[in-house]
Amino acid sequence: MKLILPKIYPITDTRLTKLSHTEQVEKLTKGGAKFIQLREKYASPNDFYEDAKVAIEIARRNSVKIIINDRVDIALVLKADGVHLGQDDLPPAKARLILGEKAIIGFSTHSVEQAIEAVKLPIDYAAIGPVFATETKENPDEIVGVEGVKMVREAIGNFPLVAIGGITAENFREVFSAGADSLAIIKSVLFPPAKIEENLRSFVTALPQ
Ligand code: TZP
Ligand code: MG
Repeated sequence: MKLILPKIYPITDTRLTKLSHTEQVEKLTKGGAKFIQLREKYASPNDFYEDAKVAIEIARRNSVKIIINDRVDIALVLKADGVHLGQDDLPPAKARLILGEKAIIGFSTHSVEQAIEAVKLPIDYAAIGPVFATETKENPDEIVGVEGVKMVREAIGNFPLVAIGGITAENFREVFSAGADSLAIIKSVLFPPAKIEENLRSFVTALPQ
């Protein structure tokens, strides 16, 4: 069944916010998020597991879906709603074997060619990016621009598409116009951390759901 993505898809970042995933999920939930990715690039698997466990409990109480970045094992053991995988992670088909039919599997792409290959895989959404320059990801791929989002949309028909990278309150409208279904955002939602709810609410209220 085709996944209906909420228009805004916040991703957690503990370095940027100095907040745990749990604290970020609490704030994002209050701000109106319905679909959140937990992305942890530095903590030990054990620390991430413990934090994600509580974050998922809170999310579940609020009917918020949680997608785990990279870690199929942690998604499985915590019964998360799904995983988000990159080009160098476990192949989506293997994640599907492990997590089963109901799991949401997202897959990052960085070009039209990769997006065309992605939609042949057992995934629920493809992500394309970085759309704009980003400070949040280490060693980001080349910027695809709004034009890249448009080209991917034309190439993949109505397959669910998330755009990511450098998306802000100033530029998000043009990313939707280019054909994205959903915008995955880190910095302009999470920073400054004291304004997470406010930042998110301003996106959510600006968007027709
Ligand atoms: N993948 C491509 S760009 C990016 C990731 C994880 C970082 C997005 O963060 P921001 O702060 O919204 O640019
Ligand atoms: Mg990854």
